[in-house]
Amino acid sequence: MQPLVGIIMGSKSDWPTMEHAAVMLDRLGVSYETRVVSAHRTPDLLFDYAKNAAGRGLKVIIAGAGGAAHLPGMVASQTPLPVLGVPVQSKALNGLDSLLSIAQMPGGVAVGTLAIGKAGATNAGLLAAQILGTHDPDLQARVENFRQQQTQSVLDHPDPASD
Ligand code: RP5
Repeated sequence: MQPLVGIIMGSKSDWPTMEHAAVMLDRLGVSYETRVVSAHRTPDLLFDYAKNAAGRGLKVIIAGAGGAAHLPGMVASQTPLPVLGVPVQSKALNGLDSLLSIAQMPGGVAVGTLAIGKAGATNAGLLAAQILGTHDPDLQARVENFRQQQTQSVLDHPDPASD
């Protein structure tokens, strides 16, 4: 199936975080591809990926990176597609470095920055689905269904001390 979302990350070591974006897209029935694309180790690949993404049919890019997390911003500079940035939790600074590197973009080049770590990756998948859902009523209904199930699950388990 034609992937609609590109999930890219600066290193294979980011996958345990970024796989949560893939889990969400799987749950919502959104096609995606996954690639390691490093801003620093494979800069030519970064430019190639970003410049060709729209032409290949991708609609949204989720980019995760840690530390000096330049991948989302540099990809955003080379594509008209919406880029969702996921700050990976770095060992040295717990991801605060990643967060600031991704969030503090100069005006005129946009990256939608999510939370640090698993929650950010999960929500990047969810937000990508919501973006695509604006032109896909079936997908939008699946997103709404997911959220209703989530709400019901909380309401069904009001006591935190029991199952
Ligand atoms: C970043 O450096 C990657 O996104 C990763 O979060 C971090 C560490 O990479 P590895 O040294 O584990 O490959 O570019």
